[in-house]
Amino acid sequence: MGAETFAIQKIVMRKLRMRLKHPFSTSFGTVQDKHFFIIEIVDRDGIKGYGESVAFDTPWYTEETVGTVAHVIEDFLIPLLKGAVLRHPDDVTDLFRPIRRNNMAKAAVEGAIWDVYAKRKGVSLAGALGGKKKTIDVGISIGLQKDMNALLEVIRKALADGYKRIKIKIKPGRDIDLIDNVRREFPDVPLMADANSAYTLKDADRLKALDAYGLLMIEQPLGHDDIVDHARLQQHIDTPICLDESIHSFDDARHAIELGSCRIINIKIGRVGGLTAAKRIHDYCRSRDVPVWCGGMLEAGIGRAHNIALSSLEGFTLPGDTSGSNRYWHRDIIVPEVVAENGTIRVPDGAGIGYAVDEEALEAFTVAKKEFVF
Ligand code: OSB
Ligand code: MG
Repeated sequence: MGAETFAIQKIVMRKLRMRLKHPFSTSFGTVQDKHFFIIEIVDRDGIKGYGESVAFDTPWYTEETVGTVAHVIEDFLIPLLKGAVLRHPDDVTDLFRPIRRNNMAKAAVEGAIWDVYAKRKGVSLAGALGGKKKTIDVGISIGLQKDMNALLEVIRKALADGYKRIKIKIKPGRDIDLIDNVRREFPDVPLMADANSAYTLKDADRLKALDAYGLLMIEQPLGHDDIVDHARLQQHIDTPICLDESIHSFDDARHAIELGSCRIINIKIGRVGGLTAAKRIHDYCRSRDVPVWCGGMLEAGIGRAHNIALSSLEGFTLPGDTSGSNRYWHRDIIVPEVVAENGTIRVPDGAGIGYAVDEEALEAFTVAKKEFVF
């Protein structure tokens, strides 16, 4: 094995349970207790890297769940890594090619390998990806609230904290009125709406009515697996469409842009199968002048650190959903926790993810643990 290559010695797979400070609701479901995996990969030189899975308990966002992620990682991905000699984290994409989709499972493992790789080189994960920004601008995503006053109160607080844009969730019947009220109270705030696929083309005129409110964009109004109807809708409305759920790969992004299905893309590392794919989509969008931003999956600190590193790439020109740890958790699993000040987060310059894992917190939230020694 040459100096440039590395091989995996051990994989520790922990299942964690962490309770969100506030339950998060969308048009399809509510998350309160978050279950997810932390993947720790140790190479033969003892360098440790970390990845975090983002699938939820039920398949409301994409088809993956906590259960499918465990199955795919344990029964398919880990066996593929056994004995593999890696030159670069991009090699993992080729190694995992025989496994269709299951992108969140792949991303959790690939993310840990990116962290190992950056630490071996003694560079930050952001630097290893080619990120140049020293700080990233961030906004917040607000789940559906119990009433209008509750929503306005959360927005007020977020603006007082300095967040750079506000995203609210909409669904049929809770859309025009909602946005009208928010706009009355906050006429100039950078505002967007996320429908999480709650509409169909039959609602085209209802969605057209939102043009009056100067939204930055509308996120994923139509089918989670659609790019054709979105192209028709984009011709009908002025508000830029941003795709989230529909984009699982580089080719999905290319097709959506070629078809005119969106003018903006939300990149989530888990949804596209890892940092290598995320960067490739970013590079393509940048070459086509399509702005991108980094979406969130209510991550704990390790996933959040990966999002920050990705967001340091120059094509991430719009504030993302990666807000500070304190919006989600009483105690995070990294130190320091992620802090957003005036709507910006400093990109850490330490090696790898650039945050230390709080082993005590990790242990406290662990509900199951398995080790695979090669
Ligand atoms: O659609 O972007 C989404 C959370 C869970 C699943 C899907 C989405 C979201 C969010 C919150 O909007 C993002 C975050 O704060 O992490
Ligand atoms: Mg979304």
